[in-house]
Amino acid sequence: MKNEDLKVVGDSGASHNCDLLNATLNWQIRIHGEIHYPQIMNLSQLWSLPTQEVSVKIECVSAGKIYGNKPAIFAGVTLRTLIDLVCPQQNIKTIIFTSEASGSCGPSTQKHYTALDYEYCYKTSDVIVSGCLNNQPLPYKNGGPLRLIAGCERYFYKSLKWLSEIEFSTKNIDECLGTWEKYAGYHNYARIIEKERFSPFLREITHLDDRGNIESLRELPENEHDVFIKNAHQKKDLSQIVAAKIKWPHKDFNDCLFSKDKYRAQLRGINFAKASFLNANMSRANFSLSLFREALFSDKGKHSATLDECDCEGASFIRAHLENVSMKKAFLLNVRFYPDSNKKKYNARVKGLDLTGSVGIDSKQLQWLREDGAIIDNVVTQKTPTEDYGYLPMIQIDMYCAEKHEDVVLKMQESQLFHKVISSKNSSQIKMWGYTHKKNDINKFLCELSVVYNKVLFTVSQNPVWLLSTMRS
Ligand SMILES: Nc1nc2c(c(=O)[nH]1)N[C@H]1C(S)=C(S)[C@@H](COP(=O)(O)O)O[C@H]1N2
Ligand SMILES: [Mo]
Repeated sequence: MKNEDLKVVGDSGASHNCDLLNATLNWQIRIHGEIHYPQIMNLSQLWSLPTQEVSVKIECVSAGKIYGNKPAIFAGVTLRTLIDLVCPQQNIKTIIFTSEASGSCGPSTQKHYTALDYEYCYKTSDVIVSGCLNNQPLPYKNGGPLRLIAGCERYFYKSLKWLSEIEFSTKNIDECLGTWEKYAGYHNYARIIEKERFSPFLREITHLDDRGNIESLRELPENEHDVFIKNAHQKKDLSQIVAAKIKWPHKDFNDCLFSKDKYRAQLRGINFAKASFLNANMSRANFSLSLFREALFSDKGKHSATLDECDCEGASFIRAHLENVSMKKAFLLNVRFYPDSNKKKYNARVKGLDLTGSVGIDSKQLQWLREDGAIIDNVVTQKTPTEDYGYLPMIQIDMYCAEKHEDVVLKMQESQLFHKVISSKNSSQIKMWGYTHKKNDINKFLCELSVVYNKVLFTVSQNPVWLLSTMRS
């Protein structure tokens, strides 16, 4: 599997405006909390620790096995190694992982975070901090230069991207809800074997920030659920509801607003089978993993609901009535309009269903949709980031001969092997970094360099990512 195959399911990082070169050079991971030896490490220090590979069949909470059965090979330092290094106190229960970036869910002023059980991190050797995927540097869009891989036993939302902080806590994990867990109802344990995808969850959005992200939520106790939902139905306004995995007491959503001003509902993992959504505005709302089996979105092409730009990751529309429904630019990773193996038996009603510009749909489903008269212009099967955020591996040359340093910088530049050459001086030593993807040509360049300059004059240390990959070869 090539790294281009690695889909971006979560935040692609496109909004971060990250200066990758500097970010990589200056990346730090801070390890703190109830431990004896707190650390702040840069990537070179981190990658000087023993590393290992883990093979993960990625299981996304809503989109399922996003790479089919192909495992992704991540390499990095195990949590256990870090734990041994920092010596946590006796009563540690939870480890909290924080990202350098805010999330696509939750307040935009708050950095995205999540938590894992301490015991699990210590016992399982496939929980790692990783900077390397399939023998290549981890692309920025997938969380590079540093990402947590929460191992094979946890859904992928626990695998935090752009990792910059690890905190050891004596709090119980139940008191440490992360961003997805707190603002979207994702399950806090995320054990795949237990199918812990979402927790039963019903909250009202009380505040949005200026980016339209949720800033605060009001939690509703279980005995108030029905009254609250009933009220919302009466007002035909569900736009401020975030819910997951609860039993929805009504089936009539005709004329309802799921989206109003900047508010948009998030209704994940909910059974809407046979419900009716005529004339409903469902644009930009989130329906991840919800079931719309035999639901009515249109009455033979009339009174059609609008679902533009909605996020329906993993949702099922099998046998739903979708004639003339507008579902432009929707996010449709792992969405089913037909059962995987059988189209004929289930007459999906998709004539005039407008999927223009939607993203992520499976190619088989797309073919059947086309045959049945859906509009599928500019449909793409993958979220494509506008830029290549893949960050560059680097090579470091340490010079011990100050006079020659300018020459070497020049040679590096002239070689055209490097995207960028940076140097820094201190009294006895000059370091140069060159960023490059051309690993094979570099060895030749270094040989030439050692012919001109005596080996004593310089040493070459390769970048963390290269170290990881050369160790295996
Ligand atoms: N910092 C950060 N990490 C994150 C997320 C996020 O929004 N922010 N999304 C999570 C979710 S829900 C998934 S499915 C995976 C997606 O990883 P990918 O984009 O590399 O496929 O990242 C996880 N890690
Ligand atoms: Mo996800």
